[in-house]
This record gives sequence, C-alpha cells and structure tokens, in this order.
Amino acid sequence: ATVIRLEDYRPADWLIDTVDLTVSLHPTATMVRATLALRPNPAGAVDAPLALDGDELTLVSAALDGAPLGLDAYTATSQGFTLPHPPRRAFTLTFETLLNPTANTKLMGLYRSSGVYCTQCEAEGFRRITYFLDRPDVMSVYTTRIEADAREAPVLLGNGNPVESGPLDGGRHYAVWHDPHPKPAYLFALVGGRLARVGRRFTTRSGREVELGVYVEPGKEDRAGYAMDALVRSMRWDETAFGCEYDLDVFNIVAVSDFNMGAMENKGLNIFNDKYVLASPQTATDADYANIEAIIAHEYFHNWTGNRITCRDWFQLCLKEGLTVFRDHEFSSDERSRPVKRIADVRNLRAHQFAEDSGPLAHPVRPNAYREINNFYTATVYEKGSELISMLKILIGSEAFRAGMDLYLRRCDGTAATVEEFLACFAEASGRDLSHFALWYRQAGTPSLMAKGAYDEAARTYTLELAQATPPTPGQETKEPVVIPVRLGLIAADGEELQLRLADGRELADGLFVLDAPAAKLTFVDVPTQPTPSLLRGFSAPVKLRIDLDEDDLLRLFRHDSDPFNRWQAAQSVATRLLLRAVDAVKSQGEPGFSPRFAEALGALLAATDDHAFAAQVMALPSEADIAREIGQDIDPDAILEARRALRASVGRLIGPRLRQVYDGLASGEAYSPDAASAGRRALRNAALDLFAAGDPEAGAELAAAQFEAADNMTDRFAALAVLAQIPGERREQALARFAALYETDPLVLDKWFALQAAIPEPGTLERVRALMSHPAFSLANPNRTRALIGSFAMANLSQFNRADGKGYDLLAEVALKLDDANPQLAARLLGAFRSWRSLEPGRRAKAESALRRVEAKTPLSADVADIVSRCLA
Ligand code: HT7
Ligand code: ZN
Repeated sequence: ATVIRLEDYRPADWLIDTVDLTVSLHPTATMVRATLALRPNPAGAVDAPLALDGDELTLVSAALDGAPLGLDAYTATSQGFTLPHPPRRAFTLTFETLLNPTANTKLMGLYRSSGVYCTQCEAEGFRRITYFLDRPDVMSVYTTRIEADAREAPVLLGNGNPVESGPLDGGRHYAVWHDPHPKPAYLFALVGGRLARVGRRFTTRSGREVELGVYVEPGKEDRAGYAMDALVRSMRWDETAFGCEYDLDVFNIVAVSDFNMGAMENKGLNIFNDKYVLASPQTATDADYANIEAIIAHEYFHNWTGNRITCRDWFQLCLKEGLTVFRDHEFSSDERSRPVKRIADVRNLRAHQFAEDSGPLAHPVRPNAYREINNFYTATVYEKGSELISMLKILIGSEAFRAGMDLYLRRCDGTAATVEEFLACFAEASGRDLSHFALWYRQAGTPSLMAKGAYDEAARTYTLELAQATPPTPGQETKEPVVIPVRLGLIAADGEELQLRLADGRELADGLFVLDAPAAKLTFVDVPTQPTPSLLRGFSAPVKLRIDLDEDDLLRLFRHDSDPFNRWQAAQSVATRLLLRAVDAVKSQGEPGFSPRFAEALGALLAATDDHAFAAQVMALPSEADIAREIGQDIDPDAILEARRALRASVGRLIGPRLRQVYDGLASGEAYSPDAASAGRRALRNAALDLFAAGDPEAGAELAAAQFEAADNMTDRFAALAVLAQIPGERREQALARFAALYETDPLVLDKWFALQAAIPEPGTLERVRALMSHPAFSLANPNRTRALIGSFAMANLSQFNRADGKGYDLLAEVALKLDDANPQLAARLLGAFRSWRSLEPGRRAKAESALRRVEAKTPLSADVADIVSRCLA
C-alpha cells in the first residue's frame, strides 16, 4: 500500500456542495442513487481530472447533469471513478451503485447487524457506498431518502432532521432526512431496522426543543435508560462547561451488536456498539455503567469537537479525538470523583499508550505518514492526545484555556481545521508562545523525568535537580526536550506541606514548575527539615518519573500527601519495588520475601478511609503488564506472575482479618444503584474479597461462592466469579457452568464469561480458549465475541499469551489469518498484542517473530494487517 504523507497535503481540486441520496434497502441488493453537486475548488489545481474514491463498488449507471455518460467518457473500477476531462464549471454526477449489505463482513460502509441495516463511514467507509471525494475537508449538505420493506425495517433513520415519510407500493415505505450542516462523508449515516425506541425531550439553554431517541433491539428497552440519562447529563454539561449547545431538532442513538469500535459520532445519528448502550443491574457491572456514561458523552461531545469543527485531513485526527477524550474525562470527573477518575485514566494511559510508545508501533500524536488510517485510532492519538490538552490547560491556566476554547469554537466553526489553527487560538487567548509546546504533537516516545533531591540541613535548603530524556522511536532517532509541567510539593517528616520558596525569589504559583530545557535545578529555601518531594502531582505530564525514594519516603507520601493521585502513586511505587525484587528472587530460584510495611499501610488505610473508590484503586496492585513495563527488557512473564501472586498472597494473609472486616462492613441491603458512591463501596468490598482470597484461597472461595449465589447485581456476581476463576478446581468449573447457564441468551454477559476464562493465568488456558472457540456461541464474525475471547487472551493474560513454547502466539496468528479477509480491521487490532514482543526474553522473542512472519507471508494480505505486521517486524 502507498504511504500517505502529511507534507503532501493539497486541497481538493473539486468541492461537493450537496449530496442527494436515495438508498433502497435490500438484504443482498441495495440500490444507491447518489447525485453529487460538484464545482471546481478555487483553492485547487486548474485542469485537474476528477478522481473519485471507491471501494468494492459495483457501478450500475453514471450520468453527468442528468445525461448518461458514454463508456469512453470515464473510467470506473470497483476502487474508483475518474473523469479525465470534467467540465470546468459546476455540474452534477449521478451514480447508481449496487451493494450487498449482508456480505459486508468488514463492517465498513453499509452492512447488516442482526438484521439491522447500518453504516460505518469513518474513516473511509463512504466510498463503499458510492463514488466520492472521501476526505474530511470536502464538506457537503446531505439529503437522504431511505426506502425499505416496512416489515423488515419499520424504523428508518438518517442524519439531521426528518423531512417526510410515507408508504410505497409492495409493502415498502420511505423516509427523507435532511442535514443542514455541511459535513464530511465520514459523518454520514443511515439505519433501517426493527428497533424499539426510548424517547425523551431536551430543551437547550436557548430554548430549542430536541427529541432524543435511543434505539435498541425490541425487548431491551429497559436497558436503555442509563444511556439516555447519560445523554441528557452530557448535553447539559456541555452547555455549562464549554458553552456548546445542540443544533438539530432530533438526536438519535442506535445500538447495534456488530461494530468494529466503541461508537460513532455521525451527525445527529450516533451509532453504538450495544455494549456501550445496554445496561441493567442484572447484566452490567459498575465498570460497564461508567463506560457507557463516558462513551455516550464522548460521542455527543464530538458534535462540536469533530462535527461542527472537523479535521482537515486524517493526520489531524487528534484534533477531534484527543480533545474529545479530554472533554469526556472532564465530564466523568465532574460527575464522579476527580482523583479516582484521574487514577483510572492514568492506569489506562500507562497500560496502553506507554506500552505503544515504547515499542515498534510508536508514533507521534500527530503522525506524519500512514499506510492504513484505520490503524491510527490508537491510544497515542486518543489518550496521549488528551494528555496534551490537559497539559495545555495547566500551562496557560483555566481561564485562558476556556477563552482559547471559546475562540476555537467560534473561529473554526464550520471548517476542517488543523492542530496549528487549534493551538493558535490558545496562544492568542493566553498571550503565550506555544511553539515549543507544539513539539509534543510531533515527537513520539514517552519522556523520562529524572529527579534527584538533596537537603542541606545547615543552610536549610533543599535542591531538586530535574532532567529529561526521550528514547528513540521508529523513524525518530534523536529527540528534543519537551515542555513538561511539573506540579510539585514538599512534605515534612510530620506530613506537613512545606512552603515553596525559591532561592532566586521566584514563586512557584500553584506549585507548578515548567521544565522546558534538558535539565534544571531548583533550590528551595527556609526548609526546616529534610522533606520528601511529591512530584508530578495529579500526573501533570505524560512522562515516566524516575526518582529514587526509599520505602520511608514513599510510605510518608502514601499517608500524608495532600495530592490524592500521588498518594495512590506512592502505594503503587512501594508495591513495584517489592515486586521487582521478588521477580529477581524468583528468577534466581529464591523465595520472594516481603517487608510487612506495605501490607500494614494498606491495612491502616482500610481502617481509616471513607473514600471507598480511592481505597479500591490502592488495593489493586500493579498488574503483570505494569511490572513488565518497569522491567523493560528480557521479560520473563512467568517470573512476574509468580512474584505478583506471592505479594498478593502475603498481603492477603497479613491483613486478612482487616479485609474480612471491610468485606463484612460494606455489605449492603440496599437495591442496586449505579451512582459513584455505591459503585465505590462495591469496588472496595470486591477488592477486599479478592485480596482476602489471595491470602486464604479456601475461605475466599467459600465467601465468593456465597456472594455469587446471593448477588442481585452483575457487579457482585461477576466479581465473585472472577475470584473463583483464580482458584483451580471443581468449584471454579461449576461456577463457570452455572454462569453460562444463567446468561446463555444474553450475548453481552456471555462476552464477560468468555473474557474471564481467557484471562486465567494458568497453562491450561490455551486449551480452554481453543475449546471455547468451538463453543456454539463463539463466532469470529462478531467483533465483541472475538475481542472477548481472543483479545482478552492476547491483551489481558501476559503469562499465557507469552507462553515459553510460543503456542499463545500461534493461536493469535491463526485467528488473525482467518480474519484477514473477512474483517481486516479487527485482525489488525488483535495483532497489536505483539507490540511489545521485542522486550521479551530471547526464547519468546524468537517464537513471537516467527508467528509474525507467518502472518506476513499470507497472500494477499490486507493493508490493515500488512501495515501492523511490517511495523512490528521493522
Ligand atoms: N470517531 C469514531 C471512530 C470510529 C472508527 C474508526 C475506524 C473504524 C471504525 C470506527 N468506528 C468508530 C469513534 C470515536 O472516537 O468517537
Ligand atoms: Zn472520538
């Protein structure tokens, strides 16, 4: 596949002002008639031919200004349509194309999901519906007429507002939708199907009445309420927090069961993976509820950051995605606990983005080249993109940030913008030069921030030396220093927060120091006693902090830091030190031993805290993958598993009675509610059960089995099953069988059952996964099911995916090869599990490489998979 480069960007030679579509739905023969009103782009080249994109299209007819085009006037293939000599004026082109939605297993363009017609056009799906200038800077006003069998598809939805609808001959009917807002083709959508509607009215702050609809599979209406509630809260929040008001008369959300990603922000018609819409206490966990809230908000927020202001080209993807992730994080922080949300987001960032950034798939937040854009919907673009916005806000302050957002939303409204245009608004609003900050968008890799402190008792000074370095990443051997906002504090031995007075008289406003050079030295004066530095508070920059604090320092931070994020971080750092030592012990055939102080500190927290959600985050020790990233090279996943098991068992034994007390004390007789406080109580209770069972598997299993039976909600039932799944034996198998029997007709719950088993860290799991692939409910055609079983095995089971015999890699390669033709996007995503293969010990590395080479050898190989595999192997 050809490489597309940012530096080659040119405006389109043609513009398309309007698109009139008639889509006559049929399971295997859908006819699409598209009339495009074209005109030369004043900013484009003169005398340019007209080359439209297509993908797997069957052309039935083509006409220019309504007159059929002779065969010699154009060239058309399934992949494109060219008019070598187009008129040098405005004209229309009308195409008829024939589609087979049932055969569309790639789930891009128009396809059928459980009998429901739906579309997915981002990034390049519209070209699978009709020939088009399928690029985000070509924006058109769409009118869509949808026709269908009235029994098969009584509900017909499009972008924008409904215009008219009515019956047709032969049991068919139609609906016309008009979207007055010019938009790129990737935001086009339609839906047709037998769907049930849950409705609500929303009045915007300026008085616009909006009809909200959430469409789900009939019979599941009672699971749509939370999504609707989250939508209403998102709409209100966006008005208050960013001044963004909704701009159409209707807003619809449709849940479908086959979807390549989480959801899609099509204008006025969001289409969702049903996993992120459907929830009831009996089928969804607290984590599911939180995800639904975040993703509903995310897609809704795109209405301004993505739709009203879109991207000039796909290199600017972070412009909408990073910013919208930032906005959804802010929303969840306001709706729930800000510190707990920050901890969860940083865990996620480290697990996915840091891992990506340190391997062969590393790329800048704004990449400068791609072969397959689908592979750039990454943690780097989304999560690191969001971190850059957080840093921008810290650097210029909340007020200037809001002024910059207001300016951006006003100035760029209705345009396809760039990162430069975005940053210019903040530079203007703050009066600051952001050119150095902009490097974060171009430079890949996670910077390390090295810190070293020294206390001079006689002079009562404390000197903090800071330095930064970013490791090389593919295509970027040398790195420049970036702008790192470091929020910091100094903590005295008694836990008091010390004043931050610098020797040169400078003040650190809000404890913020901005490191924009390779290194800096800060000398604090009037420091009465040896302090402990609390650095990178709130995780003020997406960097790896390297500071040599001893256990005393870390435990002091854990107990006293006024910054809750750093309290959590201190506990994680103590655990990490213990785990790294334990891994060494395991590798040299020794017994890992642990100082009891960490467990005691956890016990003390449990005795004192009433912030249950925070305490639950503290109790969740670093994951195997976290430990692997700390080790960085020659990784032995079995040693990590053993070390982590040993620490959990030791902590569980040492504070078992306290854990049991917490578990009993948090039992609730109240009816389930998904609110943050109730979820926090359940999270802590289940974390206590989990650690208790690690210390005493027999007693823990008994408690878990009782909880499994008694639970009136999925959070508690599934948490109990997860505990049982860690303890081999008949009881586990019985619980798994019982769970399957209880939920056999509920696909989203069954996904949890598949995922849980695939993540069991035992050698038998490979065979279990292979057996589950033959389970009647398993299908590679359903992305959720495939991600649940194969994705969970490859991404959430470090020791078993990375088996020393390479059989885990063989399994993933086999699945990817099977999926490559049918759904290359999904195949490529799953193969992302190989992103850290070079940091394994040599034996596993060789096995991983040979699995990747086997995939590489398939011919033909999809562009999606070829791109991932070749970058992994480069
Ligand atoms: N903007 C949406 C991206 C998306 C997507 C991309 C490629 C292939 C399928 C897709 N489905 C959705 C989702 C979002 O970030 O809001
Ligand atoms: Zn998004």
